[in-house]
Amino acid sequence: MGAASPEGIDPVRLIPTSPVALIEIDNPPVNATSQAVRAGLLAAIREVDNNPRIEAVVIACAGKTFVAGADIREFGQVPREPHLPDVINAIEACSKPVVAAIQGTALGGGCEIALACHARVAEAGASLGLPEVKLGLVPGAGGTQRLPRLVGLDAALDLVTSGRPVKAPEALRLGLIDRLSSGDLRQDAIALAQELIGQPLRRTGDRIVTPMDAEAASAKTAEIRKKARGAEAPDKAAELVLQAANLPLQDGMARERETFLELRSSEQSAALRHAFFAEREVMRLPGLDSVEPRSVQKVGIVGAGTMGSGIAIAFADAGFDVRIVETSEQALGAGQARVRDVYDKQVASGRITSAVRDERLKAIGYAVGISSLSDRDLVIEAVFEDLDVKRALFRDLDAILPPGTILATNTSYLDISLIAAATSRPADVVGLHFFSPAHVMKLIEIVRTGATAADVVATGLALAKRLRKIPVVCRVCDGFVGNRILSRYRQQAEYLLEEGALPHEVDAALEAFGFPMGPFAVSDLAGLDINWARRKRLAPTRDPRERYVDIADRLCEAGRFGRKTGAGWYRYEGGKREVDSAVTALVEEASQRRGLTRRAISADEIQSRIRAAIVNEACKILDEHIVERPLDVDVVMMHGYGYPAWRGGPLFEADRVGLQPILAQVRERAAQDGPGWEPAEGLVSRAASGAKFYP
Ligand code: 3H9
Repeated sequence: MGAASPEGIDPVRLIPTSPVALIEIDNPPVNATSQAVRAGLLAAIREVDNNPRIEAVVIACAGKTFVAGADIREFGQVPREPHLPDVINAIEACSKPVVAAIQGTALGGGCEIALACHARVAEAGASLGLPEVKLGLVPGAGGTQRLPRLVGLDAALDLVTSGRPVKAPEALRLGLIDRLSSGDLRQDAIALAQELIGQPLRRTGDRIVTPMDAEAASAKTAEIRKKARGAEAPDKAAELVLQAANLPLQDGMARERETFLELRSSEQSAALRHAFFAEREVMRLPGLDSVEPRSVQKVGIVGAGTMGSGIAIAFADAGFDVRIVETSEQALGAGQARVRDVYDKQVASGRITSAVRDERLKAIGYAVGISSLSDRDLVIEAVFEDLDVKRALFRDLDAILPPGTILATNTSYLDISLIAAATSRPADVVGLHFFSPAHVMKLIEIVRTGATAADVVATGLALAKRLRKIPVVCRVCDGFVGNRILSRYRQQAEYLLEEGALPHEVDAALEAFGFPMGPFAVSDLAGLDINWARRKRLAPTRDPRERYVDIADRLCEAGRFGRKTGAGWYRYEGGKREVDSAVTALVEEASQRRGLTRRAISADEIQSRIRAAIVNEACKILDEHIVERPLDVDVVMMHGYGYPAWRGGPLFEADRVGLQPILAQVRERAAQDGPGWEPAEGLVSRAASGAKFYP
């Protein structure tokens, strides 16, 4: 029984076994609660209520996962009955025990279904969570009211406002589930359902929530607002969770529904939904659908520095066999210590067990010299950023690696075609540009040269999926997508300094925009020396008419390389960043040298100039076919550079802001700042025709 989906397939089945029946949801790929699922569930629960032979019921899912949420694709449409909160209320109100059997992920509406069941059993590897804030929403089917009733306000505030999922063992500790499955999930759920027959029903909605004292609550909400960096959903979610202590379930749910519907049609939610689908769309590159990736299991990494060891950890975490090589025992030892340190910290913070650490450490081998890489399927180079060094290394690798091995470089700027040309197999060479720390950051730029084989690009995408990272395929240019845009907006940030702003004012304006850190704070963290080397490399070819600000060069000449030297754009005492009068003096001198009278610059002007710089460069990247789609740029900026996801990335946002004002700003910059700042053709033509990046 159940309601057929538009395709005619029945997504909910009731198997009326006695005494414990089974409701099975089968709506691939993730069992989302589409209209047909909601209707089917409601009908099934009614049947359970009415069928005297059924004394209890288990709700389980076909496929790999429990219900992963409401159907996000339906969010742009008018809500259709039955609404999820009503279905879920019917589950809770059922006169017979209902047990959720959870595998995979019980997220959003799926978690809300589980919360309303009278008991929950989960596989040890399952996770549960309310990730709605990541889509600019609050849970809309009782999550903000039932979760605190099960786990208390503190934990509920943490989970609902962060969207963080918890693994089943933690869920058990929190009281979110009742039991871990010992192996056969459905049997365990049926056994629990059987135990509950004849006992008073444990309805989550009937439970009482211990309130939080007012001072603690306001401190907590202030902290949540700060962390949200401009995203509006976490704050609203916190308010609803706190109300669970004062309002009866139905009143709390009515408020929750109102907020959910309001946010569902908000700009922020539209942007975050765009981000969600864009992150998946980047995987689907036109023309690569039928290309078979190469098989990769053994990975070699050349260079055990911060980048190399981070990449090694990322691969070891994903179950690859990894070998790192260095040029000396000493460098190798330092790399090994770095890897160990990362894992030790993860054990100390409870993220992994010491057994998992030991297993991952075992997956990484170490050797001096590249000859031990001859059995590898993929070798990634993460050595010093110098073209000649990399070319020489690739020549040597070419000589020892068997045919078919993929040679990848982690360069952030260099011309990969020139590196590939040093080998006899440019088709096997690709850029795999990880972001630091490589085991944490989600983004990978997969850079293909004109010669890179299609199956090598497809392998890059397949690897990213296994690493649980987000890949963006692009072509070669200086800095690829992200660093090329970053250089532009850093440059604009430096112009702002010359004209009157100070580093902390620029950083504060961009942090208020929603970036986790402003560009000067970021550059202190990354180290100023890296870009200094690049500027020196580019100096001979720099257009002499280009407006060039040399404050960063002067900082470097003074040995101020950022945090690691205790000073850069800021001064660091005890790790805290502080405005440094020496930097203010350098900035003021720079204005003088340029003959500029310093003026107060508003946060608005800073944000709009930086946005224009980003959008214009992004358009040039599209014009030059470095990437094919606006979404590729948006994903790079959100996942590699902290562009606020609630703005949907720079190009999604540009459509919202309007291209005319952005173009006007770009034209003004071109007039003031000269070469390099000319408006991109794609920006001019779109602004003229009214075309959008996302039609
Ligand atoms: C909500 O529940 C609101 C309620 O509180 C209130 C309602 C009233 N809908 O990620 P994958 C698609 S808000 C529609 O590649 P994985 C996805 O687009 C929702 N489609 O797989 C992809 O399609 P395609 C709260 C969805 O194994 C395919 O499924 N829930 C949805 O790496 C496979 O996805 C969430 O926010 C959806 N809800 O990861 C959970 N979810 O093949 C969002 C996925 O065409 N989902 N799809 O590209 C996830 O976090 C991950 O998809 C998941 C699986 C962990 C489940």
